[in-house]
Amino acid sequence: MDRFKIIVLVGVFFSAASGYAHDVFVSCMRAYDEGGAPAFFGLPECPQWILLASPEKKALKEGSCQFATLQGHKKYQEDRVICYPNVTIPVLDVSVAVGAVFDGHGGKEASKMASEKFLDYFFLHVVFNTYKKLFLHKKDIEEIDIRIFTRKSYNEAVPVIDDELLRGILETALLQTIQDIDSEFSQEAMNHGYISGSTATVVVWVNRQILVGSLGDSKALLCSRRNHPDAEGELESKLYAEELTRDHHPDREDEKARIEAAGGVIRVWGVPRVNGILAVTRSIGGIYLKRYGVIAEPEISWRNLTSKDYYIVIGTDGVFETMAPQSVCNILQAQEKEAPNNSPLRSLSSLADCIVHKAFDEGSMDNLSVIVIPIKKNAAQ
Ligand SMILES: *[C@@H]1O[C@H](CO)[C@@H](O)[C@H](O)[C@H]1NC(C)=O
Ligand SMILES: *[C@@H]1O[C@H](CO)[C@@H](O)[C@H](O)[C@H]1NC(C)=O
Ligand SMILES: CC(=O)N[C@H]1CO[C@H](CO)[C@@H](O)[C@@H]1O
Repeated sequence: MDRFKIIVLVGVFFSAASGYAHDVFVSCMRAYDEGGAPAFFGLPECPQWILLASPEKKALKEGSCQFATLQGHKKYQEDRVICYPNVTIPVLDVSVAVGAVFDGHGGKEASKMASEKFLDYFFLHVVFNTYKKLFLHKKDIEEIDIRIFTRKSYNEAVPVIDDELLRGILETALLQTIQDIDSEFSQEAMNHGYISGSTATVVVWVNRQILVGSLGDSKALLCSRRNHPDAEGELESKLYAEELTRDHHPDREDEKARIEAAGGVIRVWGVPRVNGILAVTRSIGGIYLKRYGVIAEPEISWRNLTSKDYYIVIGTDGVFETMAPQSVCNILQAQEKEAPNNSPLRSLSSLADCIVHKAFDEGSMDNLSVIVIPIKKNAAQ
């Protein structure tokens, strides 16, 4: 596994104006320590400071990462998706792909906020976690010697981030990001009387691994090629689905136990629901059910990619209402067979479109969103 050198992007800035920069640095660092990403982005000078190292957010449609949404029979589309096929994490010089769906319930405010803030917050946490892991053994921010961020000291002590450290940094950042979005949204919800909440299913693809974090009932899955004997016993190569997430539904024993321990009750109203209302047991926002054990903590997992893995798919429950994960891989398989490599039918937007239209045709009543990230096309990663 590669080792990553820290690129001290802020060094140039600090060496140019170090007195002022140090003050800004300290106040932004303090804001971050005390209030996380919302506090950091709340101070006008801080986003500017990080801007120097900010990722180049490439347009959604440019890369090989596509999504489709369909409003279904709902009046309002409450799903939100983000999909960045190739962004470089500031400070660490690591290219990642990030895809996420946020499926709103009870209004669009929570999913909207989550989708708008996710990437900025995530990258900010990655940057600060990296700094802290590598440099900041000091107890007080005031003690930090700003020179650790200059190229000079960079040359003296070349910090490296190995694979394990990188995994820890990304994982912590993902947890912090969801936590920050949840507390910021919950505050707004209290101020404005919002009742809405959102699922979050996030996939971060880095090198040959993927980090999956999920809360609620959106799903991430992999379609991987495997050989299986067909009816005649001939080996047939096919895309098989592997679910990377587990739904947080009230009929899951561990989830149910937490809800009941908090004084919530599970009532069936079409499907099992927390207090007869919410069909998921984890949610960003949804403040009226938090005291009944609804939490905003994602389950996290890692998966190493192999040459057999072809597609990452992330979709909202509307997609899976009518289609099993395997059917989704079957659609991708059929498209591969039907369309030659250079055909417009093969374009990724058509793959994602195919999935949502199929789900809709099969009778899904929900709003639908899906992201398809082909692994092969990005094989260089
Ligand atoms: C992925 O592979 C690395 C070795 O390259 C190993 O340390 C790690 O445990 C593997 N992760 C998973 C989730 O299997
Ligand atoms: C991602 O972007 C970087 C820098 O722009 C480039 O060097 C790299 O090849 C890209 N990776 C993929 C998989 O497209
Ligand atoms: C994204 C989303 O699911 N939004 C609406 C669509 O359907 C669900 C489930 O039926 C509603 O609860 C949401 O408000």
